[in-house]
Amino acid sequence: RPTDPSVFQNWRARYAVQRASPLVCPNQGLANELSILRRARELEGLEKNALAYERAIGMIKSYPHRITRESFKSDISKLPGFGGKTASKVLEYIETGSIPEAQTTLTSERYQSLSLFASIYGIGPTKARQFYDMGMRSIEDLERYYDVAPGATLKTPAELDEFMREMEAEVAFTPNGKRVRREGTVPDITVPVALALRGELDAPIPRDEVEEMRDVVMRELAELQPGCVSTIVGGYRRGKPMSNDADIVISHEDWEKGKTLIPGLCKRLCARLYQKGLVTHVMHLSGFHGYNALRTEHWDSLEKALTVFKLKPIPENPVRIHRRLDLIFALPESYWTAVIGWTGSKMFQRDLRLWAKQEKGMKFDSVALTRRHDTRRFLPKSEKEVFDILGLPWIDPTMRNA
Ligand code: DGT
Ligand code: MG
Repeated sequence: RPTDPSVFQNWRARYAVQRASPLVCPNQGLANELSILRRARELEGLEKNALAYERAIGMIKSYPHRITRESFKSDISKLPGFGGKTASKVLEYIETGSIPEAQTTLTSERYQSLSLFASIYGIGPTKARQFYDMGMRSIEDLERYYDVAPGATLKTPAELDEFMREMEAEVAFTPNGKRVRREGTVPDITVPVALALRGELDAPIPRDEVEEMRDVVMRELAELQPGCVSTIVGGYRRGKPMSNDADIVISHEDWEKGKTLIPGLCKRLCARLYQKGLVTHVMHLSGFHGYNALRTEHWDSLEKALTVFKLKPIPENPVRIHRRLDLIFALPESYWTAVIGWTGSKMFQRDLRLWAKQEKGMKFDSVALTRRHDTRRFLPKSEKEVFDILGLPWIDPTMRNA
């Protein structure tokens, strides 16, 4: 289904979900420079600032012409968020082809260390700043801190069995019989694993390997449970030639049976992939929470496994490396919202939620689409239906790169 033509004309619109945002835009160089400033603010914990840049970058990504002094004056300067500071940065770029502050940022020791630390999966800006304040500067400092030898394999089969048992023990029941997860009782192995496998996890994954990973996963899943369906989401679905990880949303083709067949399947699949030597590490495993439309944050309400995965060598491909693989299991009624939620981009998602709330009195998240005043839940049967219910023109995933 082609993107609704209106969204290409819609570059003035406020919400990213009303505009087409291609992977590479006519002003990509400018967007990249501004992204350095955005990242710097994010690493410093200046979230509001970072978001302001992110919004501005989103607007630029949708602008269909090369920005010149003239078009800056007639178009860009009139867009929301292009007052004072941002405007002067854009003008600097138009005049010189770069933004001086972005260039000095790139060479600063602080930025280099913070972005290096935060490039390790599991380390966010806050932890990165703590490490910097402790005097740490390099990956070697991190390795010493976490006591990780380069390339070490951290989980033996016995250790992983133990981890799976602990995860299971963590799933408790509330008084009304709902399964919930007790937080914070299993030691977090994410950073040590990510550090040890850094050289491999850093390497981008080509599209055909993402597809190969999906095919292997779904073949194994079919052995456990026939009738499952899946969509590769994330950057892959937005058309990126290379991805940092593979994200797969999984559900069941049968709307009714899926309700009972899907819960618990994520862990069973992980165990199977692990036994087959395909999943080598499980960083995080979470079960279903009972769905509660009044909760504001359902980030964890699907069953998901954040894992490290390694394909088996084949003659055409004798050397395989560890890859990050995220598996997200959704009940059939949550499938299409989960697919949209995990397709991204982050900016697109943020504005989807905002649009739903501010313009439609609805609540969108990866688990459900609900009406706020009476918490009536919609049950979309396709991705297009979600857009229709939200009163939005259809945007192909490849145009959601805000
Ligand atoms: P990359 O870096 O090539 O993997 O790029 P993406 O866009 O695939 O980024 P990724 O894999 O971090 O996330 C994919 C999308 O899923 C992104 O729009 C954000 C969303 N997402 C990530 N983590 C969560 C989560 O825990 N819950 C929900 N609902 N969405 C998430
Ligand atoms: Mg991804």
